[in-house]
Amino acid sequence: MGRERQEERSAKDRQLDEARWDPSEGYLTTDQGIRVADTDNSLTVGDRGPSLLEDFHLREKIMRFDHERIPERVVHARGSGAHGYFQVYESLARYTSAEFLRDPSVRTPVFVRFSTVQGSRGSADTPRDVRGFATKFYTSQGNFDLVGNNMPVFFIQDGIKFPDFVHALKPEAPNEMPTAASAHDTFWDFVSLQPETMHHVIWLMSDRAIPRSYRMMQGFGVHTFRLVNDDGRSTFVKFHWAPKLGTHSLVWDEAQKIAGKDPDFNRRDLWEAIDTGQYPEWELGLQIIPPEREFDFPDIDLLDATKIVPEELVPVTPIGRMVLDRNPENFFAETEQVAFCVGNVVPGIDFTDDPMLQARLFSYLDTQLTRLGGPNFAQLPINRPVAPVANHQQDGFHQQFVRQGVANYHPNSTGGGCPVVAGGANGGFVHFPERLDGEKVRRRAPSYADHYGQATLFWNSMSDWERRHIIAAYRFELGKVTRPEIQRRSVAQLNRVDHDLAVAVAVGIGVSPPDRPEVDNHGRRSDRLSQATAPHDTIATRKIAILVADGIDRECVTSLVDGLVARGAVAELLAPTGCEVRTGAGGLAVTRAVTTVASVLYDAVVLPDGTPAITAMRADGYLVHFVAEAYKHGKPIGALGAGRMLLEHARLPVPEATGSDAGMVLQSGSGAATETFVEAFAAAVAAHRHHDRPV
Ligand code: HDD
Repeated sequence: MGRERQEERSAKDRQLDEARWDPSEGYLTTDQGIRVADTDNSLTVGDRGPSLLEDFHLREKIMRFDHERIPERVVHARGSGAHGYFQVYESLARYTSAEFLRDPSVRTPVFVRFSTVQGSRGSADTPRDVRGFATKFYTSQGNFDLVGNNMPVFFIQDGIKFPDFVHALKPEAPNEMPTAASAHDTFWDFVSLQPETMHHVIWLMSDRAIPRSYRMMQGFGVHTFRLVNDDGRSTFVKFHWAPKLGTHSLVWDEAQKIAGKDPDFNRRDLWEAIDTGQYPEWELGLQIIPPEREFDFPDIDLLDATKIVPEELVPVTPIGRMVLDRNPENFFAETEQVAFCVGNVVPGIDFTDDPMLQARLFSYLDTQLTRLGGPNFAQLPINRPVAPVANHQQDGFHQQFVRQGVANYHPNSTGGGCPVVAGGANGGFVHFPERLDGEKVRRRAPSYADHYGQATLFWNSMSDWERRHIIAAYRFELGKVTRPEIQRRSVAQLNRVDHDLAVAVAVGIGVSPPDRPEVDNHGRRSDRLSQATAPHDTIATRKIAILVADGIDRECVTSLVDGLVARGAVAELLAPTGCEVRTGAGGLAVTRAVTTVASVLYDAVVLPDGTPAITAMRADGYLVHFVAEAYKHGKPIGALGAGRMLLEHARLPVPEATGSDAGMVLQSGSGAATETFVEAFAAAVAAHRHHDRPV
């Protein structure tokens, strides 16, 4: 759908045309192009006789089916992708020679894949987990892959620990449990023995680990990278993606229920938003650090991926915008076969000596050999750069091109010396000539030694409700751990992050509270880390359930829908049965039967006026539960006229008459929803969740 809508088709889209095929016309054939006469019956001797080996169609059809699956990604197996474009606001030529960051008129095609880390390919979208945020920029100078996450730090400091970490995180070896969860012994055993994980673990225990939508989460390149300009000057940068819709999360109980009600929750959300033209958008920002400031940050080594550089120290400079405006046409060909490699950089972008980053440079290239079955994976349509490719790499499994001529070596005269080696002057990639001197050692730098300070900073920066959620998450996770010594060790580690946090968790899981540690909480905070302080100013694409039944007030419903849709929200009419409900003024089409969905799939609920409808709803346990559950999850609830009767029936605290309180918005009297009501309700939806309600 999005493809037709695009004003101008990108170079990548035009390139994909070569790979597109449309099965909507022509005859069914074998892979050899032979028309098939019958695809429903095997070739047999007589009607009931044995099948014949010569049935080439049967053999080919079954053989192809047998081999449809490829190995899933060893991490980040579950994911969803989309196409779009990136455009820089103004030239960054003073920092980089990357052309896509220098020309504001250029729209660079991108493909983005979002993912969870722990679960297998078919696991649910909403576990407590880190989310991957990987972007492939198809630039005129070749592919640049920014393979990031929705959290700005990582669990370990050196990539050599990645296999240990992932083994501990993944389902346990004897029984392949638990799926898509970190709440088990091996994960907590590892992290409690490896304190460098403490900072990332507290992010994982926060609401960041249960994003409401891929469209509503930040992205981070995590490592410090370099930009290098035409004069060879290097500048350190950290990449930040900021979602236009704000950063919002689910609540934990809701996330677990969604995993059952709609395991594809985040995938569907992304697909539907793009399909209906509400294109997700992010702003790309950079923390820019000149080389002379490299050692200006006490306790922060820029090469340590377990540390952030707080925005108070280095603000984020917005540099461009990414829009995702087209869904994939084929999940396997695009989202499954896309191969991100951290080592894919273009001239003007370079690496640093972060040992995590360096290990990744090997791993991503290497893993594709197993996953995609050979070294020619860059020739797959989704992976091909739009920049021309010409080199002497050849052969291997699944080679797609027929190379011409004899010159498959360099230097050559048989091919006129082609392809020509560019050198730096003609746009060839020149590695930043970093000056290095040192002994070969296996040793962690002393500047990486502080494992607790930034976990404490994160904890200090949270609002009260965020802290409550973090405590509950630690209690949940450690409560599932079966070995008491791992629970105790985890609490002892937490005690070095914050004593009160450790005590609260210990009490919750029945472990003796620790003594106050020698080194106390340093008291520093960074306001940008809290989701509470982020802007809450739009209801665009929020999903609002309007509960209706026979006898609902039509004018009330239509005015509500109009008011909410005008503000960009998605309003759905949910009724006891599908199709339509009766109103005094004729039938009213409904979106779907409420029994096919659940409150956890919506951001807010409204009960319109209409005494007969509300009276009937009061007798429907599913609907009463729908409203009570939405309340429990802090969601805005609106009620107009008779609608308040259902809230009272569900024994929810209801504001007196017209007015709003803690996300409960009421309008007394009958008739259309007033502008005042819609405005107040929209404000409650924009605020997202109301965590300070009495329960
Ligand atoms: Fe990784 C996949 C992000 C550390 C090894 N990683 C993968 C994906 C994302 C990340 C988003 C999914 C890409 C996709 O959608 O196809 N990984 C990160 C981040 C890290 C990180 C932000 C830390 C800053 N990863 C990391 C290390 C190693 C790997 C230290 C190994 C030394 N990651 C891989 C991998 C994967 C992968 C095994 C699995 C599938 C793939 O690469 O293509 O190579």
